[in-house]
Amino acid sequence: DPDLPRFRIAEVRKHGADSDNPWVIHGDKVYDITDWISAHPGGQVILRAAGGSIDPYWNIFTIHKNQYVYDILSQYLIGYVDQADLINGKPAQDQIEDPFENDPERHPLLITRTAKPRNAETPGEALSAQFLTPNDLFYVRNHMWVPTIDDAQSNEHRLTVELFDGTMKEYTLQDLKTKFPRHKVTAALQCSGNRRKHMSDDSGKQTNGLPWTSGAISNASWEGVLLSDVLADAGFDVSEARSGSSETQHVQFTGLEAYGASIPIKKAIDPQGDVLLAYRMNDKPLPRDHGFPLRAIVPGHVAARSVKWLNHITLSDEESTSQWQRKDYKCFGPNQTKVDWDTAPAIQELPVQSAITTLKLGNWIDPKAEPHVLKNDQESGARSQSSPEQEITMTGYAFSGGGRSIIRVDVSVDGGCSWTQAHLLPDCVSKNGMPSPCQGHGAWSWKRWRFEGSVPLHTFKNRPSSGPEDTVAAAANHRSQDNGQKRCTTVLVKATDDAYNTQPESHAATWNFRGNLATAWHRVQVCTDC
Ligand code: MTE
Ligand code: MO
Repeated sequence: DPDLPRFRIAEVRKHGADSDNPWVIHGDKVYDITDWISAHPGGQVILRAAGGSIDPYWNIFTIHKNQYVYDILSQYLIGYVDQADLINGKPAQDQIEDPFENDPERHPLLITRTAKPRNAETPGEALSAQFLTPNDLFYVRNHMWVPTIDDAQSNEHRLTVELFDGTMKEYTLQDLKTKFPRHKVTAALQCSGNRRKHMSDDSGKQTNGLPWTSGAISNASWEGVLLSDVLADAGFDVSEARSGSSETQHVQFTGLEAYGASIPIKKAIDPQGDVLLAYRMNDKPLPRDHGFPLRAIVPGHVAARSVKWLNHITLSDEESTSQWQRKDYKCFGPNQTKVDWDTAPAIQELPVQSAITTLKLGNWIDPKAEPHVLKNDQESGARSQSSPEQEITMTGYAFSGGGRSIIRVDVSVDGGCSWTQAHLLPDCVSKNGMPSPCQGHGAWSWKRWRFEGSVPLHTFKNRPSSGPEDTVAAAANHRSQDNGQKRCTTVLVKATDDAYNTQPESHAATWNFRGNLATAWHRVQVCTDC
């Protein structure tokens, strides 16, 4: 409609989140979204875009790139951006807000897979160096921007709890900290996409999602209040639910940036389930990337359910309707690529997993021997040695979901022909009168393992010098002096949990188009000079 008015962007900016009439720009059009806010399925989060362009947000929430959404928006059209503010028909780039501009600084050693939103894995050395991953090296998986909550105001952060009958109760963080007993739980979080890159590389079939290697997992201690205590305080009948006769079947969590997921009520009220609303991580306030000031921690379940920046809980007979509950985090058969999402359950408890995180070939007894450290699968070591064997040291982690403990880690240095057991580190044992760092009712933490052994030289087979790219080919430093005469073998690890679940041999067998739950034996090729 050419008769509609033209607005300068400066005018649109006055209609921000706090104004009575919030506006947004989409393309070169201006919309007054006042009446849409209450009906918007994602709720108030749409206000994040108020006073500016909604397009960078819709590039994140791609669900909006759909005619149905454009039709809704068209009802609220009030005018156009003034020509003076347009370049090639669009608002100039510097006029458009970067949704990620307030994201926190990050540790340079994190291995970034995407910067906006931030997705980064923990480096191999840090995965096995400490039982509790330091906060700034804990892997980061953000779907959107990091919400900004002022430190000084964080105790005013509000959590609302909505019961099945619609009753609402509101808590400030201060209420949670002062009115409920504190609990501490040590638990690993693992993304359902951990090792996705191994799945696509080993099966030769693409998957969609971030190409994580072994670093989308970390372990920390979490402190906060029990979800079940808060639900009971809000009026939820926990004992009725424990007897199995509650209408409430799911606990839905929503974060400030509109991420959402849910867990079954059974887990939420399990007296041994240890589900927390956590505000501390490794004895420090939660870092911004990990959910400051409040997040859910659902031990033993896929990390996608541990919703960060938590501000709303809904008790329901249904799962969360978010795409992260109803779609993305599900697995299908290797042949299924066009799927009816509703036919598979959302991933909750995790299967058994393990990985090699550092590897050193050579004389590990010699303190001057330079370790050759595996960098999240990017490379592995080569070292000349005249003895008939190569000494090898490997470290790594093993983990299983549902609180099942790891009972054994098997290692092979000859491609899986023969096996031997790795040493499991006694991380959860009290030492020198200090209490065990592991708290909680289940084996929620990972187990670190270490293997020191040797590989008979005959195990190493000639590797064709013009073979396909493999893990060794990336070891650029070593290749510069390399005459192509390398001999290689494959080392691998697999773990078993206390239900005797173990990992599948091949990724091909569990390949799924989303690349979720890649848990096949972790194989790394190592080579030695002739
Ligand atoms: N919660 C919110 N609000 N937003 C998110 O993007 N990502 C989920 C989960 N909780 C996410 C979230 C996913 S998929 C994972 S793997 C974990 O957070 C990652 O937690 P971390 O970044 O603390 O490691
Ligand atoms: Mo994840």
